[in-house]
Amino acid sequence: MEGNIFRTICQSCHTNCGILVHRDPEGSISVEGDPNHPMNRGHCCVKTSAIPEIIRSKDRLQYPLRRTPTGFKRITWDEALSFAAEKLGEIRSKFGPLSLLRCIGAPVSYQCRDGFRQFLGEYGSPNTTGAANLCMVPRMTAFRAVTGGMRAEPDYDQTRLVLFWGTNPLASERFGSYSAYNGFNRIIGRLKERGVKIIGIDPFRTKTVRLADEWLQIQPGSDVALGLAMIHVIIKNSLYDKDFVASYTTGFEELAAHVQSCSPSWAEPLTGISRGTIEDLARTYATTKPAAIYEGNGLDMYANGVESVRTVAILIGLTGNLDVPGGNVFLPFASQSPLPTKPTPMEKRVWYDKFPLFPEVPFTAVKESLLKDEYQRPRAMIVHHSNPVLVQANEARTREALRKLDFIMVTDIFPTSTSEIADLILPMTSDFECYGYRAYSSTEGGFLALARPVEKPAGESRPVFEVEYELAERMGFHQDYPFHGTTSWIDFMIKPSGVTFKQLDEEQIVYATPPVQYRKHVEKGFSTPSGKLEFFSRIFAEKGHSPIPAYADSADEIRDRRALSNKGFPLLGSSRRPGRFVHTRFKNLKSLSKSYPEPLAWIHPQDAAERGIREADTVEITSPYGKIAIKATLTEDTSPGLFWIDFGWGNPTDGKANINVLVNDQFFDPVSGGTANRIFPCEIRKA
Ligand SMILES: Nc1nc2c(c(=O)[nH]1)N[C@H]1C(S)=C(S)[C@@H](COP(=O)(O)OP(=O)(O)OC[C@H]3O[C@@H](n4cnc5c(=O)[nH]c(N)nc54)[C@H](O)[C@@H]3O)O[C@H]1N2
Ligand SMILES: Nc1nc2c(c(=O)[nH]1)N[C@H]1C(S)=C(S)[C@@H](COP(=O)(O)OP(=O)(O)OC[C@H]3O[C@@H](n4cnc5c(=O)[nH]c(N)nc54)[C@H](O)[C@@H]3O)O[C@H]1N2
Ligand code: SF4
Ligand SMILES: [Mo]
Repeated sequence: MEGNIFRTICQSCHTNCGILVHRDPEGSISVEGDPNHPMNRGHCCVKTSAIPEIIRSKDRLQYPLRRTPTGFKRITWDEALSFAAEKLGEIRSKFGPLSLLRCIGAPVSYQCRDGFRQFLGEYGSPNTTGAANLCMVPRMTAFRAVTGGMRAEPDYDQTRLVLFWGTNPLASERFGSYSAYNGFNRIIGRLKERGVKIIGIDPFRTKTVRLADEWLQIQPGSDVALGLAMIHVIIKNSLYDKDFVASYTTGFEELAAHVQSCSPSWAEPLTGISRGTIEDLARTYATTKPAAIYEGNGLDMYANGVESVRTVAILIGLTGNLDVPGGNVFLPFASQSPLPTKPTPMEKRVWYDKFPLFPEVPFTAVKESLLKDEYQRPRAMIVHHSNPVLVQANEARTREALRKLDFIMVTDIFPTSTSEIADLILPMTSDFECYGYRAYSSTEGGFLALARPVEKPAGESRPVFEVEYELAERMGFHQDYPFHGTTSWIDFMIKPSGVTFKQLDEEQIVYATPPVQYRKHVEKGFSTPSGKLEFFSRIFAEKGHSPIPAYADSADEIRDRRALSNKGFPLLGSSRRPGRFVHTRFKNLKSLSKSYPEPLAWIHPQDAAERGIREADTVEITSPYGKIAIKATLTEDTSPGLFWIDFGWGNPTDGKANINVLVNDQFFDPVSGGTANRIFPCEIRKA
């Protein structure tokens, strides 16, 4: 801190920009971007205008609350932790340690990623669940199957072609997974200056698509067909990287045989993209060297998401674009300690037999186990930094499933639809009232940055790691705990990187690895069972999945559009995230909601005209699973028959419609449990 300026990071979304928080003598707060943080280089987004309100909002949870027959009652921290220890202890003795679930949200901060992780291990449960089945982890699972590693990031500053595939980074501020390239906000500008070709693959004309040189308007959920057809063209025309394929891959022969029937003509009716365009795309990607693909969350939320992304990973390898300058690169990342230090074998997870390749318990498995009343179903859930009631498919079934639990404890900073159903609510300090840290990757090296408190905690709110440790202490789980509060958590986590909390506090940004090294496979191979890039996955075959990505349905009912129409659901709905919010957050904050007070349904003028719907009319949207009322707006950024609804409303503090009321949760990705939150059949009527 210099005077009244705090140099810290924003953790409202995954980008984790560097910010400078100013506090004037009267205590009023303003925020600007940190010019010296590599992620954003001084830029900051509209969401930072909400920071003063996040800190001071009167909606903030101020003290622990316990459910009583007549509503929530304020209790002390001592009472809250005794109650939690008593309930969790009782459940552990009666049903065993595997009966506990930890449910976390999108790990926008490491407090979210790590809160109650050690506690779960000490309790003896391997059951972490949350938003993972809908976000990033399906993509990571696909990449791991092919490359043995994490996702490989685009090397934007050296590439000659970028495919933005199922991603809208201009709205999501997400150009990579925690990677910083001298200001993420300047990436597109730099690409344009160098004349790099940009192609967007998206069903909708988004902000990113508008800036692209080409737009492939794909049918939702059909990316696996596009990927397979591209592989077909590349192999048929001998456009693959023969040296790389010969030296570093296995399963090429099987892949070539597998895609023989996947011609562009086969993919045309599935994807809605002409065979000529598919052929051109495959040729352009294979012959423009080097080329990079950034695949996004637009692929996760379908029942075939893992297959789609496996084709993307194969394309990157087949064309020799993996871990080379300007291709998709495994960037350096600071080492961190593993948590929990005492893990329970993952084979003991809920529904491990059905989802052995997924690193967590898909929320889908949690729901089905609860709703089927399985003998060894979960009994207690710690919901930390997450809002499963609103974010998972089919809100009614999610609520019904969670009602089966004997004890739900929720930590949050605001009341939510999930805290409403809790037995115990614990108020947390916000990201701006406690320390935190983040590791970033970049071509210049992996680095760490510190988040620091800029204000005292709201009400009686407390940092999660203190609360977690005290709960562990009350249950006798604390003896081997590697930390007892926030700063000791940071020191423990970053120890393997050689950096300390003190050093981060003094320097704010500390590089912990050397710059990127390309072609690491030449010396080390890949971390797959064969040590090579696997076009054919024996692990997938062993677990009963297709060893090579196969065309699969993206959602249940949408296969037969005519049958759907006959049932009264002629339209397809999808989901959209307005850039000024993050998921279900911020709708209660005036600074952001004033100019965007409610969710909208974005409808093509032709569909609207057929139904007598005009701009700003309230419409009723019905799917086979539920019904919502919402305001309509007309747009030509989609095609007739397909419309968008804004995702993220439905908390008691906003009182608006939740899109996930309309979504099917019983048809899911067989590898990740991912549901098709981005597609559902429906009909719209003027209300
Ligand atoms: N239909 C549809 N469904 C979707 C999506 C979609 O696009 N469409 N997106 C999906 C995706 S990608 C994701 S990642 C998930 C998001 O799923 P979640 O991450 O579960 O959703 P959030 O709304 O971000 O919930 C985070 C909660 O953490 C709280 N919080 C904020 N700061 C703190 C803190 O410091 N401590 C604690 N304890 N709590 C805090 C917030 O108030 C909020 O209630 O939703 C998924 N669901
Ligand atoms: N402002 C803001 N920023 C955020 C978030 C937020 O809520 N608000 N959330 C954060 C989180 S948790 C995540 S996961 C990231 C997501 O960030 P991105 O990975 O960039 O994903 P989205 O922004 O959801 O954009 C996905 C795009 O895929 C398109 N799409 C939908 N279906 C399909 C399909 O079947 N095929 C193809 N090819 N495209 C499809 C959508 O139209 C959309 O344009 O953003 C993060 N950043
Ligand atoms: S909310 Fe905005 S300022 Fe904060 S990390 Fe995300 S992009 Fe950066
Ligand atoms: Mo996400």
